[in-house]
Amino acid sequence: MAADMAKIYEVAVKIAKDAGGMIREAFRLDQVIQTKEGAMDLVTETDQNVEKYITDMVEESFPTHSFIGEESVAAGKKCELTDNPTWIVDPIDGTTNFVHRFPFVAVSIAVAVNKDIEIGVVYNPIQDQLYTARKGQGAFVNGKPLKVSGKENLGEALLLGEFGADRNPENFKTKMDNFHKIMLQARGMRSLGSAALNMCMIASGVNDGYIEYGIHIWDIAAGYLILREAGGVVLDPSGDAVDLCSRSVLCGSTDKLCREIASKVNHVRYERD
Ligand code: LIP
Repeated sequence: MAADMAKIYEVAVKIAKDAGGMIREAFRLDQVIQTKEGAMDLVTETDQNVEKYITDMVEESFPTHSFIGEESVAAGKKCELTDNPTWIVDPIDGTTNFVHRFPFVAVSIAVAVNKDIEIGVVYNPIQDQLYTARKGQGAFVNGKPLKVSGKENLGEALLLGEFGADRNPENFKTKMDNFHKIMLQARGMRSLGSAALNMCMIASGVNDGYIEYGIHIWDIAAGYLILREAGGVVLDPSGDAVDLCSRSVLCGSTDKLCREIASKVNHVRYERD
């Protein structure tokens, strides 16, 4: 299996780089926008073309593997994580950024075996930053090892938080109230618009914590491994173990910081992936 994983990793990195090339090429062009679950949930032809390219490559290289992709699920495919080796893919994480040419966009590719993430690759082709991790082997950006900041206290933490695409007034209010409570103590909060890159920023030691309700497994599966391999913590916002399909995530450079954030939030429930 070790040899298989090395081969799968090699293919995942190649696919991420090629997909990144497609995104970089399309980044300078005006996009035709369509919406999915709501007016703020965007998709472009590039999201769909990149995902089609990735599914074709995975099918060709590993015909027995399963596939979960943001746009395949949007097109009606079931989101099912089984024990079979499964590629979990977001062709463009940060589609709104992509449309506005805000340079935080990434292709996110994870491979799970027995429901455990073994490989994580996140590539921001605009900034040419390739984040990679294999389980038990550390995390890297462009080959350089990553390590979290180790910050433990909210008062010295620079956080990341996202508004998400859901504009249900009740859900939105709970999220804003959470930010309010957290921000009375935290040093600052930024919003990059990409869950995968948020997690990579914490893995890089630049940011210290991140919370979001409403994300999907394809947004966070690769970032989950990269952050953990950099020494970070990924939990459910309740403080329980994370369930990648539960549509919520809390990340931090330390367990202590995560628990401090968890103690301040009320939960927003979404239907599982
Ligand atoms: C995005 C997430 C982000 C969230 C956005 C959106 P997409 O993913 O990465 O964290 O706040 O609403 O879901 O849709 O660009 O792949």
